[in-house]
Amino acid sequence: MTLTLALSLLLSAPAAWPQATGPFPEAVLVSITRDAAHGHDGVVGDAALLRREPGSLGHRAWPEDAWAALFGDLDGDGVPDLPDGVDALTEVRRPWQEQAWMTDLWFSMDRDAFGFSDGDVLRLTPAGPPEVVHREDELRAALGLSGGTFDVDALALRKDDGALCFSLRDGATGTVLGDLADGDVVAWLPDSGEVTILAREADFQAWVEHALGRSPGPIGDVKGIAFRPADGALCFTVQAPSDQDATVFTNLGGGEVVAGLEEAGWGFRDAFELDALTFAGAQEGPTLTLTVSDRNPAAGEVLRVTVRHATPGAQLTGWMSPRARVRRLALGGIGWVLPDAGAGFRPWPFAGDDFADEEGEFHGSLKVDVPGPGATREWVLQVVDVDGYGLSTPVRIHVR
Ligand SMILES: [Ca+2]
Ligand SMILES: [Ca+2]
Ligand SMILES: [Ca+2]
Ligand SMILES: [Ca+2]
Repeated sequence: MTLTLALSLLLSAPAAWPQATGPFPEAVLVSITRDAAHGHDGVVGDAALLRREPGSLGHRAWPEDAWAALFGDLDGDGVPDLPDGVDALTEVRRPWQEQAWMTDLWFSMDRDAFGFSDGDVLRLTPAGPPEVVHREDELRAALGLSGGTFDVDALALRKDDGALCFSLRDGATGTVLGDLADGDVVAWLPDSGEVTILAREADFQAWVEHALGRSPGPIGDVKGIAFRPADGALCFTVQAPSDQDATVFTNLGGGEVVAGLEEAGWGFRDAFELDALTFAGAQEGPTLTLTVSDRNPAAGEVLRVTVRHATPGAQLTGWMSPRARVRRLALGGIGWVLPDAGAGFRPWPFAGDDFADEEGEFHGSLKVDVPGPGATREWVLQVVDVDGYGLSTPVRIHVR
């Protein structure tokens, strides 16, 4: 199938593509605390997002390369950048949206980077680069704090009143709510400035003990919070014990494990721990991902290209464009990036076979062109699975 035909199918007949109208359960999106080897997704980084439908295996749905495709080069060193870790995440989609797109996610980073603070609440813009939704200083001021560290490590937007609920990586003393533990969660109404305690660390401790039917020792910290869209239940993850630090709990019924989201089932081979949690809506099947071996290749270099979660045996077609932006198209997945029509695009010839294997994977290579005089050195790459789930997550390369 030609690229033009694949594109016109995608853009003209979205109804022909898998829709999230079936009996698919609401999935969660999470991040992990440090890079870890996954059973079928390679090494997953601490900024990557994983998706999991309750009862299914988790998979990487938003690789670090996809972040970099939208961030662009923020520090001017020529290499497309990505968040310096993601430690908090909340979806802010409207009620009519079955799925959260990438621009509907607010997040916080592990560390200060690119002029942003680890306590800032950030989001991607449709054209890519991140922007601040709420500055760390606003959150500090709401709590009456001026100095000290202030790293937001859990976020959840409560949609009925617009309260931004958050937790800190380290406790804080002398706030307008008194001393805060790292496992306390505060609800902040940005319009009025009102802050209240949503739940204390002791509440989370009791919910975990009730859920497990035993006392597992101190939970340490609350690392992720989310309100389940279907019923508003508070869902959360905790730092300890280590055999439960990737389990999703809820406060329902005095404390329960969310069925199908136990720690076993994420699919990791290495030890890992969740540090960000939100809901992402429903879709059929996993998200097609594209990753490359180098985002800053030399002209003439051969890039290794990996596509995962394609339809087994599907034909794959790639495109590259100097510019791209996030489009709200109901094509499944958590964010579609499409080439900017004004910037033009061209087919991206795979070297060798261009069919996914029976696992839905493709491992190929791409020779990076030497740019001509005045030619762009920035390219956004994407792959179309013409038999299945549409478009892959994007990659941006900057040719040296
Ligand atoms: Ca993380
Ligand atoms: Ca850079
Ligand atoms: Ca943070
Ligand atoms: Ca915390």
